[in-house]
Amino acid sequence: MLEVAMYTTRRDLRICLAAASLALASLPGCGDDTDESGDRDDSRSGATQAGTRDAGSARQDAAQRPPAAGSTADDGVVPVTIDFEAKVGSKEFACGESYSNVGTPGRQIRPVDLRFYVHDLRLISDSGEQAEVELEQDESWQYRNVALIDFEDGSGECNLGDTATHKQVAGKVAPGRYTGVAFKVGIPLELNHSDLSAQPAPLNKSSLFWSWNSGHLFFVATSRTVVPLDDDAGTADAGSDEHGDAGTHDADGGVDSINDHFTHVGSTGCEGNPTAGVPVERCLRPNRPEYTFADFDPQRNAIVVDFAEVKRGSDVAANPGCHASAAETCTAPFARLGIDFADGSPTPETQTVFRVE
Ligand SMILES: [Cu+2]
Repeated sequence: MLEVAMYTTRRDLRICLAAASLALASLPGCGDDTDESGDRDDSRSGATQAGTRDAGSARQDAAQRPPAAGSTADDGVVPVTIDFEAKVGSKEFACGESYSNVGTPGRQIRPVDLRFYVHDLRLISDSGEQAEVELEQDESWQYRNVALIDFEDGSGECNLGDTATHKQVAGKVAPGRYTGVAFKVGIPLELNHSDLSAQPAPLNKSSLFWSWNSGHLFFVATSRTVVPLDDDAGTADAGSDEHGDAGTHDADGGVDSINDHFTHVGSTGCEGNPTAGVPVERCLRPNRPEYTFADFDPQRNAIVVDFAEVKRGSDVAANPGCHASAAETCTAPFARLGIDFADGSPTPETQTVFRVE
């Protein structure tokens, strides 16, 4: 079943149709944001309520944060914040920057998008018990046990989201001595499949939604690569020449093309028809990876997501990337993310995208 109605621009339609030529399963989309919620100036209010920090320099003022353990609040829980950082290998990720040697073979890229949902955040105590982080309900980035992590700030080539970012999850946890962290990427089944317009922030972004049936895009990482004319001729690429981007002329008068390479992860093979009142109760491939890091101090560490690791094993110049549907383009990034592409189960032992620093 093609879900072409979800596409909001001709360009995205071309990209995803190019991907569909490889696809065996239903065709996920990749829309533009049409919502306004992410641009709100108070979007960081949730992250600042607990104290003193600026989300942009969260590392520096860790000492000023409320302790994750020890001082019990009236309601028996203590505030905690968990920082996320994005990198491209060892370099800080930033829209507008250019990075070399990304993908396989290594290419020069600029970021276009990097956003993902996390849920079921837990801190792990020194005795091995897991304590759920109860997320602050900020009506913008965090809803129930789900948070959107957003490194896309609208600058440079980043143009699929909005200017606001969200790099710090705020919540509360039972007092304890915590030495580890665990979380899942994605949106739980019960929150994943309903009318987008009826969903609360941050579940209401059209650029992170396929359809009622397929639900949300859980993880999005997109790069842009200029493909020189000389390289262009030899690639078996139906996609990059059809993107409609303005080409740039190279020295010998040819036209370079631009290839946007997507890594789109969400549940596939979902059974049901929510628009007809038949809820989705399972998906053949849930595609919700899980991560556990035994050595994590929320006051000193951040969870790092490495854009270069997402693209490792993929030629970011050769095709439009992975839309969670084709083994040719998805097996490598899914493995890097810790997902078995064949059955959608978590394979934390293969993941290299997330680490603690
Ligand atoms: Cu897609």
